[in-house]
Amino acid sequence: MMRLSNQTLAQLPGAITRPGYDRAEVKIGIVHLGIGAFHRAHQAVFTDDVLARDLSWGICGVSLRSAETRDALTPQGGLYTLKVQDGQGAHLRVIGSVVETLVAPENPQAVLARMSDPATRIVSLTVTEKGYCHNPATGTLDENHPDILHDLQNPAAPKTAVGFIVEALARRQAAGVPAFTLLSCDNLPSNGHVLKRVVTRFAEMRDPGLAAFVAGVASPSTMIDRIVPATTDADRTAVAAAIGVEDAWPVVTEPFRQWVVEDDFPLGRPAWEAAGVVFVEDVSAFETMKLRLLNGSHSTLAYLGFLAGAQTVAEAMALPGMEELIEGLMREEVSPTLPALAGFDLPAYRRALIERFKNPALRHRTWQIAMDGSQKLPQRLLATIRDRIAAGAPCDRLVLGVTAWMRYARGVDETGKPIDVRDPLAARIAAATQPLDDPDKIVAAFLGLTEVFGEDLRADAHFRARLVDTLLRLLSDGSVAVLQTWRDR
Ligand code: CS2
Repeated sequence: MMRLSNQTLAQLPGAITRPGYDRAEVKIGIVHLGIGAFHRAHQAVFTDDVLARDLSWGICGVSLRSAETRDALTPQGGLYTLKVQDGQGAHLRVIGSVVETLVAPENPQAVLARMSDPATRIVSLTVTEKGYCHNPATGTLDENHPDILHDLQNPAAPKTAVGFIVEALARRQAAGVPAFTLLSCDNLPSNGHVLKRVVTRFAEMRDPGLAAFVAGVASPSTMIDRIVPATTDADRTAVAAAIGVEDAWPVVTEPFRQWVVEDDFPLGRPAWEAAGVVFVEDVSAFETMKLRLLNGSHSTLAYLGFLAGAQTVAEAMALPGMEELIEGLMREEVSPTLPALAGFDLPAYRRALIERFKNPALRHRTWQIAMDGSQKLPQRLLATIRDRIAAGAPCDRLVLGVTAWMRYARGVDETGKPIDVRDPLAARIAAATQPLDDPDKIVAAFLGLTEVFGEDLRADAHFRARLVDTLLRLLSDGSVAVLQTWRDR
């Protein structure tokens, strides 16, 4: 079978949407760090939508770890298929906005050269929570992070996004080139502020003159939303059958997409508003709403669902009690903590989330969402719990979500088999908690992770007692039985 490429584009079936601009004329204006499926289903699509208006906003996608994406996309000239799917059907479209793909560990110099190029006016990121090398409970740079220590020692050959950004800014400063705009697109509260804080601190540790330059960089915060499961071989086969050529790495996603961005781009930006991106002065209310409702629910249903044997989010939603649990978590426990958003229909948003989670066409694995819980829980569940405690209000469902994470992260499933836990703290957690079976001691060991829980939650005796009680029930009755207790409440 022929491969998807600029040459084979013309022979695709007529129903497949393709780039409506001359790709040969596209110039790079954006360097994106972390070119995974999420970026290719979200920012790259919004950019593709408006690229015809100004061809200077093409994307150079950088992988900070493996060569897989580059190896898949380069023979395709950067083209890939986006398959948008729900219970009603699918729509396929070829995206052309990614015109170069680089692999940082192979050639950090090429990445730094691209980032320092005056034509690069935006550096955007989807490097996941842990990619910020920060302390999740405080949002400040983890100055003892091994990769941060490496990048301080080797500024010209960095490993982390932080190291690349600061070195590229140093080169721009030295060459008299204005700073690019930083655009964090990760699921962190005030993601622009967190990014700015960690890069400024890192620059300070390198050189105060550089820190002053970095402190002046624009770093708008954004709220990003689209559910993008990891691509499977079955997806590849189905896409090839539909488009008639092979695509080594298509991306499958849902119809819903949302991007809310603070409009602070000193060197300009694509006309993303024409593609439906919402520009606001302050994104924090949107961000809190999305992180607490969508991601807080996602993590809760992923841990409980995984423990109960559900492989996908849709399967987890079908477990008796799950929908009631998640609906109640959002309505009763999360919604009262949210900042007011004038004119926003919160009940409709919650209903839409339940339907999105139930999308039968997406095989979004609970195991995928379960990754990196230590980095996700603080903003998804713990911040909400803090607000509920401060208001003297109950938060049993949120506590159940946190407890399910503990049960999962301990690394042994309900049948006694090991769980492949992916988390920067996995080894530490397993060593500290696997030898224990007393819920009291297990909870105490988890609460000792102050980079996750902070000193306040660790010291909260009532919170601790709720966790112990819930863990006891999870350990003795199992997740299926615990879930069922939520069915008729
Ligand atoms: C998910 C998110 O993997 C996860 O942790 O909760 O990636 C989620 O699908 C997106 O934030 C949806 O916008």
